[in-house]
Amino acid sequence: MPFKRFSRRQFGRIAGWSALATSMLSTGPGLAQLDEATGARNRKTSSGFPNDFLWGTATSAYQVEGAVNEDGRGPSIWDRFAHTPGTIADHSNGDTATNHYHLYKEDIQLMKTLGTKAYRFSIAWPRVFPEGAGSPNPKGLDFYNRLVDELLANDIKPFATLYHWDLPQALQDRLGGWTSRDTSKAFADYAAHVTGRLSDRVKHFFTINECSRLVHLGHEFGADAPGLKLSPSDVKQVRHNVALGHGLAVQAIRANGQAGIRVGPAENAVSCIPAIETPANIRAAEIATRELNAGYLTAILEGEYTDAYLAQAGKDAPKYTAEDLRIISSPIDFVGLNVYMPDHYVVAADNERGFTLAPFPKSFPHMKATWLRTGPETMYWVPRHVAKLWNVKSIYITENGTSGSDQPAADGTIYDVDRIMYLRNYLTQLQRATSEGVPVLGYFLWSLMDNFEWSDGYEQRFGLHHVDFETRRRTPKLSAAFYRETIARNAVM
Ligand code: PNW
Repeated sequence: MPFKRFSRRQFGRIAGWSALATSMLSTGPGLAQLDEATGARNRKTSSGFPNDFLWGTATSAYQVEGAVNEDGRGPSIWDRFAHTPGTIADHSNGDTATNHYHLYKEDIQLMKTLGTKAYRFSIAWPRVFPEGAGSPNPKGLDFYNRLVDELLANDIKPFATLYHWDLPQALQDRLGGWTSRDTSKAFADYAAHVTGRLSDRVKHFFTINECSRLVHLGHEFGADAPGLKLSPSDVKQVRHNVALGHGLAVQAIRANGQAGIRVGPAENAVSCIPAIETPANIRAAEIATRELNAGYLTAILEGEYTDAYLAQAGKDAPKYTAEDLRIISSPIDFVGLNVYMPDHYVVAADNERGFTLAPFPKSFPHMKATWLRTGPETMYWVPRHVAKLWNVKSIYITENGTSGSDQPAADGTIYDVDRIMYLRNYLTQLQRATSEGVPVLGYFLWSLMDNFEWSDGYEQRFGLHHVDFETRRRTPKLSAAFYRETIARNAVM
């Protein structure tokens, strides 16, 4: 949309508040003015993070563990997918990955050196139920028991994700995976089994990692396991079944976990950023957040699909009952948010939806992965919208990070100053959020170490620690020192 088509008055209307827009363009807003504009409670941006802020790192089972044929583990849809020719950029797979399954003690020492007090890992469903359901593998939780005990011995809190995309292949073959609500029920049974055995020591559980990516990349575009390209109605049914699986798991976790257990989703919400921070654009970005997450997060937090979601879906709307929605919206203790990039910059508009999504110019900057647009303010707006829209009182940033080319310099050090730049800017925005009272309790950096980056194989390295995939040797990058300093000062450097 060419800028010169707008008169100044029209621009003011689009920007939402012409007086503020004008003052921002000329002199920049004073703090008090912006306070009023954003409704901020408290704008201390220089004093660091709250005292009890929880710093951590994150990984997921298939991306780090390896040991795919050990101790009775069954195959997952990611084993099958990665071994299918043409699916993974570098023709690799997670058979050995970083060998975290055997090197976890060493990895926990890396966490300790960073000064992290929390670790988010995922449990491989096919280790626990090799057939997806039925008889549990007697050795299925041994590794996680060892891992959890070692974490606690090192004063690191375990945060377990129950599903990070490694569905037992048997459920895909037998039930059609997430196209069937029987998979949602099997997920709840698995969740019950795990919490019954781990919740004496693990107090925080995430149900499903990133419904949105598993639905779209796995079932619409075929770029992730199980590699399906389903019709629009089937895709919406899959999303509904995943949401139902989340809700059933929340109930199962509460019924089987010990007192004090906490549970929530870990979602990469569709991120909507006000293009210019005016009250009208901020409101428009909130409306967009609610609508563009209507199939999952909004349903979880409101117990309904929005009218606009159902109207837009039309005959492709998912089939569901009122009881399903009650289950999906079972009370949760926190919302986990994976925050990587801006999905949309939003401008208030006089249309039915109340907003326009600005198209991205070709020149918009990105990190090494071309999908990973650099937009630090995403880290401020996503938790803020979630807290404000749904009155959520506890939020964890369950993932944030970037890949880089990570070439060692002549002295052998990986000076990953692009990752440091990214983290510094995103964490500055997170500090802005917490200092204004947005209830973010902790942050899990993705990732502790380089790992199997799904269809990008080992070509996209997201780690604070470099992994040599021949020797499995871990070496801290410069960003590990940056993170250690940030944690030590509890403030962005
Ligand atoms: C997440 N996006 O994926 C996953 O949870 C991790 O397993 C993965 O390794 C990590 O982020 C890095 O990719 C995402 O396009 C992939 O917005 C893409 C997006 C978000 C998250």
